[in-house]
Amino acid sequence: MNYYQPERETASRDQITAWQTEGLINTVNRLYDQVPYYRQKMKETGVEPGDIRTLEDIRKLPLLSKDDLRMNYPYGLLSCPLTDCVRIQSTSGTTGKRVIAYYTQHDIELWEDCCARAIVAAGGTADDVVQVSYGYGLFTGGPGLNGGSHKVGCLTVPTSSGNTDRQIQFMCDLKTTIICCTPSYAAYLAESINERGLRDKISLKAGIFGAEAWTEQMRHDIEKSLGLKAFDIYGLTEMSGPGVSFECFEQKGMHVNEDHFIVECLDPNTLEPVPDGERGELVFTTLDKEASPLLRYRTRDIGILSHEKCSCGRTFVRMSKPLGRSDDMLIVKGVNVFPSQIEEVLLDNGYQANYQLVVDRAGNSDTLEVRVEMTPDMFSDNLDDIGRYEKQLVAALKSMLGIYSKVSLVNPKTIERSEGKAVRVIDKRHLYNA
Ligand code: DLL
Repeated sequence: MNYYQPERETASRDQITAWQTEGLINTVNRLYDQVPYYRQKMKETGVEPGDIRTLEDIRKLPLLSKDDLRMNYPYGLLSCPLTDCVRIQSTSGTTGKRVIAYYTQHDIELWEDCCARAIVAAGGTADDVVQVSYGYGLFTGGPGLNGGSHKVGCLTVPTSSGNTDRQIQFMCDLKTTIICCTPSYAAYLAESINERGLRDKISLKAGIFGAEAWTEQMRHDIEKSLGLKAFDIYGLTEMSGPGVSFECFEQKGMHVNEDHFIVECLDPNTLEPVPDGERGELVFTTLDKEASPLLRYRTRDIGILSHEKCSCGRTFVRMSKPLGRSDDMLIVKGVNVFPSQIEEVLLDNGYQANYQLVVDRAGNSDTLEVRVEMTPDMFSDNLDDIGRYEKQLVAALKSMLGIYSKVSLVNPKTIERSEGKAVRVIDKRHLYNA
């Protein structure tokens, strides 16, 4: 069996509970001592560090959300001296509302270990050539898998995302065996390789795909067109990045690295735990992070947990692919997009909040169309003027979101009004229907 850290990945439940209890207590104390905001939050909830003695006590602690992080931007939740930090990463495409994760060297080691586990679980060894085609920079995908690949001793090819011709050339010339990228980019690469008639020139055996939702049908198509086995990997910047959980050869859910994270599955409305096999919101607690530890962080990702024994021998609980979100965040071209950000741009530019977002997929790439009603005075303008207004809005949206969106100005009062919640988003990709 291939494990990166067998003694941890196959530990007994008692051992995992012991690690988690110790990590939970340490993290509560660290946050209570170092972060006034968190101390205040605990006081408001009526809980003291001494009340947390067992794993079950975690339910006494307050939950944290993205809003807590944003409110404390940039340093508010930092839990160690800034001088101990060696890196930041940040969430994608949320100008003005970025979430920053800080890392000490120790935090980076743990994160890279998690990514190394994912690579080894996908069959990676020191003999492999790993092409990392996730973006490098503030996004965690590139740096995380890059570090994991180094730890395994693979030859690491840090192509980052984009420049498809160069990707394919390296893949053929260096005989890349493992590719790491988003599933939509993998599908695009597959299409491009097959169009160029280069299918025989590639040597891929595995792909490690994550950062966005993808269906079993996509998995099947990518596997067939690239001749590899496609593995899912999950993570979020707030928890460090990719590698919070990863798939093994069984491909029946992703093993959560439970020696570094506690996962809870809660009913998003009542916030009560749901049993294994039922859908709930995934909530994570970090156990050994120094710079940006988090307790009971609400991911808004809906998933299902399973403690059933896995035949791969790993003892870590498995989570399903994310099956949806309990908020309205969209992931478009790998970028996190909140409808509220788009609304802000529209209002800033003199429009009213009568808009609709249409997300679709053209070939293997996401598209975003923003339909918004013209104001009554624009309505009387000529077509050239309308074109100009659309261009202005495209630019303003690009600067807020970091991605291109098509803008369609429609006649006043043509976007359907709703009596209940407005239907703002039409997502035609059906990514969660796996
Ligand atoms: O997407 C980290 C990552 C990089 C994961 C590379 C895997 C591979 P964020 O940009 O902070 O971090 O976005 C986190 O992306 O809450 C999920 O909604 C979504 N997501 C991440 N992995 C998956 C996946 C990175 N395998 C948000 N399937 C999360 C579905 C995923 N959604």
